[in-house]
Amino acid sequence: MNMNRGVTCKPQSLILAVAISAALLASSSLQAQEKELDPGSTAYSGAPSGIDPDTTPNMMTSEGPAMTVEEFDHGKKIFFERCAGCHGVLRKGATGAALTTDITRERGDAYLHAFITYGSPAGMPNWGTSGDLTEDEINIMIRYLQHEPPTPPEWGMAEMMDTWEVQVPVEDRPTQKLNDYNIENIFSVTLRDAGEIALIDGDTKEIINIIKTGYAVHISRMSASGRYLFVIGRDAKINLIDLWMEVPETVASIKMGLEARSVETSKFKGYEDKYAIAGAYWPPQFVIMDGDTLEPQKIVSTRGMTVDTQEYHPEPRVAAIVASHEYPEFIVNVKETGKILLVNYEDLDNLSITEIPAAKFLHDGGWDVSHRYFLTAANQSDKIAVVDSKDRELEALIDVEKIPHPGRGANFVHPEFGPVWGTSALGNDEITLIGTDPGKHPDQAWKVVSILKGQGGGSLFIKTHPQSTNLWVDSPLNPDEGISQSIAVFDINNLDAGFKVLPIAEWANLGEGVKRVVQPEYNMAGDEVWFSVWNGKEQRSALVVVDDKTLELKAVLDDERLITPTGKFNVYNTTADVY
Ligand code: DHE
Repeated sequence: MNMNRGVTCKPQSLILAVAISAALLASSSLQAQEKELDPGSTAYSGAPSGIDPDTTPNMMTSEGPAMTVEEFDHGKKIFFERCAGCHGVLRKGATGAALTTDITRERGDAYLHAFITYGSPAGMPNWGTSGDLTEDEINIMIRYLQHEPPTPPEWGMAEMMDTWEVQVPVEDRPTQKLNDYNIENIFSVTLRDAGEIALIDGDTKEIINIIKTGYAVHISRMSASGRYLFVIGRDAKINLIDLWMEVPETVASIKMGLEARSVETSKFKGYEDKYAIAGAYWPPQFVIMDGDTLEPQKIVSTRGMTVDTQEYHPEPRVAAIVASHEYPEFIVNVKETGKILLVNYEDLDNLSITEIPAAKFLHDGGWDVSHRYFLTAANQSDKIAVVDSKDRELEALIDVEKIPHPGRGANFVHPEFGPVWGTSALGNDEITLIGTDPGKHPDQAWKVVSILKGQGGGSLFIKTHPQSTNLWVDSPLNPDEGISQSIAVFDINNLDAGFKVLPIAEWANLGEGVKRVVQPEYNMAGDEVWFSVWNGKEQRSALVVVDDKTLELKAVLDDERLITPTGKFNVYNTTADVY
């Protein structure tokens, strides 16, 4: 093997011109698979993977161009940090195009060089011209991508048991609440880049505790009783926190995979606090655990056939999970195969799973107001799937505009169309309202009844509350600072009047930084809305609390420990699925 082979794609004008036009203009298969995204949404999809590249074996025995072990290791590190989020760990394609060796070898060195250097209008960042990757690194990536992708290790029961810890055994835990906090109004706040959550007393706005969690911590969910808080990091570490302790702390933890995004708990009558479930991106699997200790009980792989062409997908990641209120079931979104699983936890030994075909790229979603219908975005398919959790079937598959992103969505009674559920979008400024009341409004049910125009694309979350007549829409990934640093609020009783804009980041008065305003979350009473002003790790961030009636600033929480706050989860609203 010639260990010195470099790639002959130094910026020679002719090759470059051909390569650029090949990369940017031709309707190649790479481009065909990518949708147009703004730069913000590319950054959002491409968060660094929680997988440690050192755990993956090198695949240098394959037919790719020569590389040294050091170069391959370097390429692997870059891939997991910068590319895996969009292209998938196995490079089978997700938000980004597939980069399997049949494609990359056929495209060849010059093409890959241009693609990596200049990016594409379809959303591939310009890693070279932005200065993020050096010419040498691009050279390494071109060769790395022509080798088989290294597969990270599996993570089964043995690995889970090795990482499982019960810091406070059940018998040593409080038998009643030992603190004076109004725990229903506590907020669990994701401190993303610190790998921590802040527990904040919603009444006094004081920090109760800062707790170490997993890497690039992602979301929090509550047990049905409102006692236990579950937090999951991107490295698939789960912390179970007992809110009854004098100072709430972690009482159990486990690493259920190498990379994950979702956790949920059993909420069906008779099973309150009994089980937890977490879904992994890698390995593609979910695990059901005991609700009070996190002891793993059942691991289920999600590898299988896609919903459309019925082809095998080796890496179907687990996205949103909700707990059914109609049956002892978890509802599990499997992203790349486009299937929604109803996982019945009545008998874990004889596990029964109902598979509902929906659409590829299932991501986030939430309940309608009755808690019978689960509405969820198949984001890159531009669809909202509706699952009837009572009849246990797909109720509807609704076409919407570019890249819906509801979070859990927002439920309210529309003055004209009755109960609706809404989503905003990454790819455009539309807020899509869907009728959710087949009983009294059958003509509107599961149809797009109205589209509101918001501030712009790059929206991630939308929120209201049963006690409120406001609808809040964020737009943290919009390229315009004026839009990403403010929030739009609609009066539900006068939607035609359009929205008002509140300058949330300006109110926080933080100095320099991107200061993205993200994820509205209500307090328990529904009379305050909390926003994160999400700044860089080294910069000051804050939480801003707005009075829901007057739309005036109520408080700025800018304690220096609040590093990169993003998601906020009010205990009551999360427990009771109020949104
Ligand atoms: Fe999230 C929910 C996945 C990036 C903040 N995010 C979710 C859910 C999934 C998901 C599957 C639904 C969980 C559920 O309901 O069970 N998120 C992903 C990604 O794959 C993605 C695009 C890229 C990545 O590599 O992680 C991603 N997410 C982000 C962010 O960059 C955000 C804005 C900031 C952060 O903290 O990382 C972010 N995601 C959130 C939040 C929720 C969420 C706050 C929960 C919203 C809610 O109201 O329930």
